[in-house]
Amino acid sequence: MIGSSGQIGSELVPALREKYGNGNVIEADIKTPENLREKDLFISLDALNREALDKIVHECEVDTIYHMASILSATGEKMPQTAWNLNMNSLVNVLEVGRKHDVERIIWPSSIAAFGPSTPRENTPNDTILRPTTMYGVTKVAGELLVEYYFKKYGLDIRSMRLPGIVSSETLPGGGTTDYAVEIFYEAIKHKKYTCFVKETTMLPMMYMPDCIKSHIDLVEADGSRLRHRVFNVAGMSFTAGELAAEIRKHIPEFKIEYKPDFRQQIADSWPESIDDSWAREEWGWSPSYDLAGMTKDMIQKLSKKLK
Ligand code: AKB
Repeated sequence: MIGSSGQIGSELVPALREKYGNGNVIEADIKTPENLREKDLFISLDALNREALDKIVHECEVDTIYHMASILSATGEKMPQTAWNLNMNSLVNVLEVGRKHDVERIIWPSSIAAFGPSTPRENTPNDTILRPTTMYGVTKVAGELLVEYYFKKYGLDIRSMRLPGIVSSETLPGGGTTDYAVEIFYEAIKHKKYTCFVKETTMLPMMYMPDCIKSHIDLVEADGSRLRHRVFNVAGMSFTAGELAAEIRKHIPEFKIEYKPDFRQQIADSWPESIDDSWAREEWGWSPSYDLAGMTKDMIQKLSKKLK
């Protein structure tokens, strides 16, 4: 897995190890993971170094690549050229190495950031207007087109899901617009207050990490003969920042929130409020398990233990 030390990788790696065996999963990241155990396979890798990636895939006889390395939306607006370079060239490296070594399968997540202000915002269909206004979104649309191109031209079995904001308790996200939905839990538990960088009424699609892990495993294992598409919307839940705060207050009654929107508000406003994931449901049986109440309860339980 490339980008294994990030928010999703740090929880997807243990889930894959549990399923496929410890020795069958290689972590690769520019950053060494925090809780690395002696028996874990870790290789230091800059996702832009195609030669190094080629060597790993060849020597370790890799059959499946999860490509998780990416600069997210908010950081991408601070350094758009760097975001383009990392997000696009790392993907091209994975596609080229995958093609050269006949890798069986590649998973590369896209994002709701592929949509833009002219996309229908409610129950956004899979096949719709893709005119994002962030560099991160531009790289996701270009990446989706490459995924389809490499499948059609070379038969490379690459699959992608448009992830919403991911809420998790293990590793903090970094540089995304949806980060407030994670930070709010840490601050509510530690300080009983949070200053939110989007408005109270801002509604975005979100997903709890266990469902995110499930989406990766379900999609990689899906029967290829049932897949009519390569890129899928996947929904978990949708809520406003105010609704999230109210749900947290059910567990921490003294929790206070204030809203000070910054440049990320404009990004959030350019994304859908909710998405239609019927293609994923039909073609590979996608079905999320967590709603806002279930996620909030679990997050507070887990983080209260962790932050004690
Ligand atoms: C971000 O906010 O940039 C990401 C995403 C929605 O892809 N979490």
